[in-house]
Amino acid sequence: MTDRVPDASLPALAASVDESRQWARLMGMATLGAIPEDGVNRAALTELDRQARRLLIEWAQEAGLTVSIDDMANLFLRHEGTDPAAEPVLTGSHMDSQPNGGRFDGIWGVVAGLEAVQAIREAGLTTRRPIEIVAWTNEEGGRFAPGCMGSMAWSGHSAPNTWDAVTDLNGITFRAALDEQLALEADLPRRPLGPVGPQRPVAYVEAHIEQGPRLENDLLDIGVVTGIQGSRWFVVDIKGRSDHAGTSPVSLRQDAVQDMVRAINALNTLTHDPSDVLRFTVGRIEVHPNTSNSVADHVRFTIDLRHPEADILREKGDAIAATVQSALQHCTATVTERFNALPTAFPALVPDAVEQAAHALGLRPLRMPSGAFHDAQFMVPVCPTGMIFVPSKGGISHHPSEYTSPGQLAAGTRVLAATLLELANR
Ligand code: HGY
Ligand code: MN
Ligand code: MN
Repeated sequence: MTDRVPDASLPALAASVDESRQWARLMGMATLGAIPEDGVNRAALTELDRQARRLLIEWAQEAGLTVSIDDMANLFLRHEGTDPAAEPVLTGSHMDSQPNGGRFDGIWGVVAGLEAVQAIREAGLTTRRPIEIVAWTNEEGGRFAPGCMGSMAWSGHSAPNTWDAVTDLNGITFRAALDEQLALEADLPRRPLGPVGPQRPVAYVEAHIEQGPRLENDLLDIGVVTGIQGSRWFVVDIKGRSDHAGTSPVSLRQDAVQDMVRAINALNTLTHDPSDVLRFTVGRIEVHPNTSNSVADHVRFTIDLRHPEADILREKGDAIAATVQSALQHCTATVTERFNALPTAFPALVPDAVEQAAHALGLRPLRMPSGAFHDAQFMVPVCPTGMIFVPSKGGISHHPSEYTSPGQLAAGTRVLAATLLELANR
């Protein structure tokens, strides 16, 4: 490893990470889409999302970074290196939240990237390589399913027009929402989509809250993430016939809700795992006509299936459609797969750099996998990739009470800054 960052620069770098500035920025972001109990509801490609992006851009430009977006509205903030032609180190995460989300999921990784780069500059340190901070479009998939559209399109995992016809609950298509965002951000320089030419990063590091209890339970500070489990999303549409709740005999009904219950019970049997590793979730159910005194003629429900082993995810996921069909008694069903992210392992380069930075900063690291999916999952085929976790209070996330302390977040940002500095000077 050539011209490693001398540890002598570490104290100055660590001191330049400003805990209160980072916390104030996160609390500022949390006002955009604030919901009761310290929660946040800031869906992708909304006015709130655009306000958050403008706020981030303002901070970034004040710090001397340049701004650009691509055709998926992925937002990039660039710190120039002493060799501007060198391929960059990339860091970042997402700014959209779950509808009943918290103040830290995703947004901390973006704010931490800015804080880390700002600390490098304010410590008077230089990097040979540029460092770029990215805010990926629609990681959560709450408004437009699936998640990770920005990183999947950028990495070449999926074609950019894959989701054009996907609609939100108000019938707005993803394409229309994306075109609106691009039009409203037409003042921002446009860059090509993807790791093309000098945009191809040499490494990607994503800082994120753990969203689980391990670091807190083990009294440790930093998660050195080794990989991400696989995820598959499906949508099941069950079609029957609407009838009067009082006059239609049950024996003659084609009740979509009753067949949904049969299907979910059968899927529970399919996915039952005594070791509690396989994750099966039905998180959204839409019923039509959705009135108490009419039999439902259409039900749509979602399936989120996860496992760290590709063959189990494949075996169980591939059995979902047949399991649904065999459970039906009076209706018909279609099962559509929406998302298929394979389990990924991070090559040693970035996890090793993260672990080394944590030790050099006197922090306690733990090598661990991620149960949540992240944009990092799609970066693995592009470049050496890794993630940095900080503890989540009670392991809670995708909930207003999601919490990580200012000190824990600053520790994570110091590890990110040291890792970026090291990678950008290789
Ligand atoms: O669903 C996930 O795993 C991520 O938090 N969006
Ligand atoms: Mn996230
Ligand atoms: Mn999330």
